[in-house]
Amino acid sequence: MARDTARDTARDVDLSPPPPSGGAGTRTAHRTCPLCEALCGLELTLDDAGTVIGVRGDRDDPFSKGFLCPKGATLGSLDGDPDRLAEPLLRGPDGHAPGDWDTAFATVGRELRRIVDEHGPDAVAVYLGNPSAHTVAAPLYGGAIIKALGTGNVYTASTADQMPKHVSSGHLFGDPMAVPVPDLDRTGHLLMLGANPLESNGSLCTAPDFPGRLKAIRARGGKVTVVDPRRTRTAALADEHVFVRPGTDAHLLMALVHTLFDEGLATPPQDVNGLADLRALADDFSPERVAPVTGVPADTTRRLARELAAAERAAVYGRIGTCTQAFGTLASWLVDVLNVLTGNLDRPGGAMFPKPAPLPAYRRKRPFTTGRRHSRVRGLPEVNGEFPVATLADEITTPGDGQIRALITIGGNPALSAPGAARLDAALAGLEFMVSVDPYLNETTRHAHVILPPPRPTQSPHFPLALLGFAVRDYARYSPPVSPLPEGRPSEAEILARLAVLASGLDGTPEALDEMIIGSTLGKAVAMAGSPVHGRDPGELREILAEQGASTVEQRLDMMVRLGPYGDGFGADPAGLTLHRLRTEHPHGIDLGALRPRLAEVLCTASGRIELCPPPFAADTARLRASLDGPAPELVLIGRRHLRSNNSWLHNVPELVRGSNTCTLQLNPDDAGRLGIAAGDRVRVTSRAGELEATAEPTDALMPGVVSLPHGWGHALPGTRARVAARNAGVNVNAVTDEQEIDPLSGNAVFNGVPVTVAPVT
Ligand SMILES: Nc1nc2c(c(=O)[nH]1)N[C@H]1C(S)=C(S)[C@@H](COP(=O)(O)OP(=O)(O)OC[C@H]3O[C@@H](n4cnc5c(=O)[nH]c(N)nc54)[C@H](O)[C@@H]3O)O[C@H]1N2
Ligand SMILES: Nc1nc2c(c(=O)[nH]1)N[C@H]1C(S)=C(S)[C@@H](COP(=O)(O)OP(=O)(O)OC[C@H]3O[C@@H](n4cnc5c(=O)[nH]c(N)nc54)[C@H](O)[C@@H]3O)O[C@H]1N2
Ligand code: SF4
Ligand SMILES: [Mo]
Repeated sequence: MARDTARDTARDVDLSPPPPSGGAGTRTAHRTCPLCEALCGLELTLDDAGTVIGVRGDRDDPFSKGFLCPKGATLGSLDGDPDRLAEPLLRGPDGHAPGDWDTAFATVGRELRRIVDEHGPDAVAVYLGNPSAHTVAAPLYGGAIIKALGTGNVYTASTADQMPKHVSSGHLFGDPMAVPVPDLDRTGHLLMLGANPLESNGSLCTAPDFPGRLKAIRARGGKVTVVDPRRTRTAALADEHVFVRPGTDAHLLMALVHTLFDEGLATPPQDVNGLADLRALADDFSPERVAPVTGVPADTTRRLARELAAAERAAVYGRIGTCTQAFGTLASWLVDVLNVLTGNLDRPGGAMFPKPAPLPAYRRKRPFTTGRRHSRVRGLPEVNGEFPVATLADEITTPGDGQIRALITIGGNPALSAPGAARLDAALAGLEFMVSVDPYLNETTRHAHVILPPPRPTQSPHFPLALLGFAVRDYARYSPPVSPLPEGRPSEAEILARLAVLASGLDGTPEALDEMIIGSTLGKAVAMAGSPVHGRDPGELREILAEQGASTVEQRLDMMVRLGPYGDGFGADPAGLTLHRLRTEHPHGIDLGALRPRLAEVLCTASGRIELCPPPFAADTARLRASLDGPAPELVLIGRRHLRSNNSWLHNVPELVRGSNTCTLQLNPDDAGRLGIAAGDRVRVTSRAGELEATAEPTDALMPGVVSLPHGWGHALPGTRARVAARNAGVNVNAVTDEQEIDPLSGNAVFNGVPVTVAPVT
């Protein structure tokens, strides 16, 4: 058994010292864990100096109810990491040296303006990484920075992650953000593909204690089925685990669709478009026809379809394994097609649309489209306003008009996380100017001319602006900082606001920027029919926001809560939420109830109906059909996540990397035997894009023909400062993933199903 399938569940792990209860000189504070999408409430014990000396789950959080994982439990080590940057770094001839904030900002302003003036706005690119979804700052100011620059060169970790799901929802429902989530707490049948929430704690499905919620499905007599090329801890917990060949989920899902039609089991609602077209497309994908490709026996596929159709309340859910692959958009689409065809979309126990508290209810919608622009070098379509990170290196290194010469990274480590990372790493080294907003000097930021470090998690507010739209219950929690900022230290919001101001080339302050945004939002809100403040005086609303004396950042959050579906509408609903009320009356968060059907509110396709068979998806099935006859590579690589890791940046926390090396190449013992590889051997993994060396770990958890390496490792690079991580460096899997292979509809990277060869190092 793989060593990480044998471990205890997260709840049983407590790595922190027991908090000295009520001792003199200590205090407790409560906040949301900022590390992953699960949004667990934490109870922190801090000493006089603001050092976190204990962490527990916050039992009064109505959503997480005391659950936490080893990462949350060691938040104190991360917060107090001595390698965390305390001041800006400026790159000189001898490497990085500390500088003061004024000099750092002045350098950034001067260099950005110089490059825009000389080469135009597209010469400055922006990359937003994963923590941008967890901070207050990036959702509030990321857009302002991009707008101020006027650049079309926008990149995010989304095209290494969930972009296929946005494209799918954009075409199906009209809104790329309308991603249905499995109603975990009420479903009786969960079909889960390419997700391993026992390690990841869930994604595009915010559900603290995901493991407990899965166990509860089984305890109430329901069934959990996991489809994965690896027998994960999640698969081990499930009632059934089905091995699937990497990258063939769309084939399998098409066969499920085929079976539903074939056996008269489809029960979609009346008012959906494209049923007949979909049925015709699925015709070619019988379970028998796809079985040699997927590795799933035809009778298993037929049974899975029948079980799904027979279940009273069922949900299909797909995550990283179904997104970061060559048919990412088709697989993501077919997941929701199955939810629709079985009548499970938008009903309790099925797949439902959360109603996030802080979103303005009056959002105006434009028809969803992609490809309004194309990337300069490879001609790849823009999706959701961005280009694929898989082509960032091309845009930096290919000379010509519009070449990227400067880069702003915000909470990202693309030198490790992007496909074909070695090329990108080299490209970053050639930039004229780079500024990174990041707490670490790491593989990416070592290339930056200026690093602007945000303060510690405990000194930062938390409000899950980007995540509540994916939560399995409607919920809200605002966590103000639990410790004050050190003198002279800007918050991350201030850093990003100042970047936006500098990028605009105009004089101004962060407060003036907030004022402008507040004015414009209120102006739109009062003008829009259906808004809770329609027809009111924006000046009066502005005064209401100022009443609590909060910062303009908090006033912006307050505005979003008040205008949102649970908000007080600036007094229109006196019982409604405000930020102040969240903070004072609900410091542990507020449960706003189980998800309610709301498809009618969400749908915004041109037809006003669900478009079950959008033309771009129908067209891409030609590629799927062609692959039925294509040759299958002998060995393919997939990724994996480990509970004590989080992408590339928790490997400097000693408690999380203690023990055995987890960055191993797992492979099936049959493949190992055939290749002459024994446990612990050094092996070379080679692909079209590159090669790497790793230690072999044979395990029958992997299906034959599949090998697996985790991502986010490869820390032994010069010029970085993460002493613990450097001692346990691991290897960067993205040395062998291929930036030329993308899911064409979304531009998403292909991390799963990468053809490789593996050989012992001699
Ligand atoms: N501990 C920890 N937690 C994390 C992270 C982390 O790095 N560590 N990262 C966070 C982030 S950024 C994200 S996006 C989420 C991701 O959350 P998940 O999607 O739950 O994460 P993974 O563990 O990567 O699960 C993907 C699963 O897909 C399987 N798989 C690979 N290829 C295929 C395929 O072709 N088909 C199918 N059906 N399955 C396949 C893999 O074996 C793996 O079990 O996790 C978040 N949480
Ligand atoms: N082969 C392979 N590659 C993958 C994946 C995979 O499964 N396999 N997964 C992909 C996925 S799902 C994702 S999301 C991407 C992630 O890709 P990235 O977002 O590029 O990488 P991370 O490792 O999450 O890097 C986060 C960075 O943010 C910094 N940071 C931490 N906290 C803060 C903060 O509060 N503020 C700021 N400004 N910065 C902060 C960290 O120091 C680190 O530099 O990786 C992708 N890459
Ligand atoms: S599951 Fe996620 S949110 Fe919860 S404690 Fe762990 S890292 Fe934090
Ligand atoms: Mo991610």
